[in-house]
Amino acid sequence: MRTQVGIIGAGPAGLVLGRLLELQGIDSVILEARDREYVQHRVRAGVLEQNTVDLLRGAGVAERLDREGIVHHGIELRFDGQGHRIAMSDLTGGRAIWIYGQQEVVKDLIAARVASGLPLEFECRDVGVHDVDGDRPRITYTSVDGTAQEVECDVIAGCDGFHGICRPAVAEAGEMVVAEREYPFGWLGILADVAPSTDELIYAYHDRGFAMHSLRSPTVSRLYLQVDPSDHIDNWPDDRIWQELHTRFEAPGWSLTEGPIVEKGITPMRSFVAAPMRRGRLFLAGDAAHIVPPTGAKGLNLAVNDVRVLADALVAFFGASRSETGLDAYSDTCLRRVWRVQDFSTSMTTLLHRLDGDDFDAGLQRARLRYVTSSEAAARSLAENYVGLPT
Ligand code: FAS
Ligand code: PHB
Repeated sequence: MRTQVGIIGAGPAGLVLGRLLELQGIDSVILEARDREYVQHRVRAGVLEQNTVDLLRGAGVAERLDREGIVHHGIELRFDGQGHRIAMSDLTGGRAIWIYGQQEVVKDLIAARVASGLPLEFECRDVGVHDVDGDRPRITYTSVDGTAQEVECDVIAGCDGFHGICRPAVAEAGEMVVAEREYPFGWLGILADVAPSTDELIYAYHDRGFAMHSLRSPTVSRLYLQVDPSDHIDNWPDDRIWQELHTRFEAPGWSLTEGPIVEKGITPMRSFVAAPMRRGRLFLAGDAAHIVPPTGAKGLNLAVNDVRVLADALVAFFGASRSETGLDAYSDTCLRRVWRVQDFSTSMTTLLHRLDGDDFDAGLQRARLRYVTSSEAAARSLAENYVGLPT
């Protein structure tokens, strides 16, 4: 097989890139290790930045988002039993966020790709990349029927997530620098078939640990608890989860409605940045190159930002000018935003989680909580980062 851009991974990064290239008449092939069912039902992100929504609309894949997505103009920070609204849209000239599940974005993008009849292959095994330092990189893999396949490309986009094969292939060149931080806590996340008890997201700091109330629809709630990352989900029967949520969200005149928990799991939290995000004709995008703690709701939005930059660079490369300027600047351009988002996500994480620091740390944390909920300047800074800084 021959194509211009070989894309490895059908997560948000790979699928959005495929769509942007399609709209520019650039050929691509998308190869995914898992089956379609799994990819379309994996519960992850739930918050889309203004930039991401604008991009999906511009790419003609936001029809269902516009119909079913829920726009939010603020969030609540809750501590010491009191809620404080951050009026994000008022503080950012009208910019907002949308609640729309990552799996819905993935479903819409896969449906658009299938409708266009463009190559998207699931259940690809033994995926490998070769000759990425030359101008004819290749991808080899075994397709679901067991036959060995090879795709010759001009460029390969490594959109295969944190546990993929593309970052190690870049690292092999021996120039990769990894900056990372593991947090001594994780998130226990639940999906519950119950109407949300809030109209906007609630981020709660409590002495027993962080809690967050998010949602997926008017009938489905998404909630998170700070837990020990080595804890096992079997130690968390549903009633213990609800009890802990009631305690951490406690506030006068407010109550949390319980309902059937349909999905629950514990995810560790880390910050991770790999640089450069390129080796020859292999370009990394999304979680393949960087991970942010989910407290800032940025992972998916950062992945979309990477492929927006990559698509622009590829349009120039495949255009009449054959310009490589954008490709050469790709890694540095993305990393500037990656570090901005890392800083924001880390500050939200250390602001809102119980840190096993000393009394001085606890005092600082409370001072920061009081400051961001009483100073317009501090609230505006949080708001502009949360809705997404203009690209
Ligand atoms: P993905 O991991 O989504 O996709 C990579 C794809 O590559 C996968 O489909 C994988 O199967 C495939 N793949 C892997 N290896 C392969 C191989 N060798 N060959 C072929 N295919 C391969 N982000 C937000 O912005 N907002 C949130 O609210 C938010 N909440 C989150 C909550 C949780 C619990 C978690 C875990 C993450 C959350 N995130 C959030 C972050 C998350 O959304 C990621 O940033 C996002 O999925 C990144 O997208 P991709 O880079 O496309 O990677
Ligand atoms: C979610 O809805 O899953 C969600 C929302 C905000 C976050 C993280 C996750 O910061």
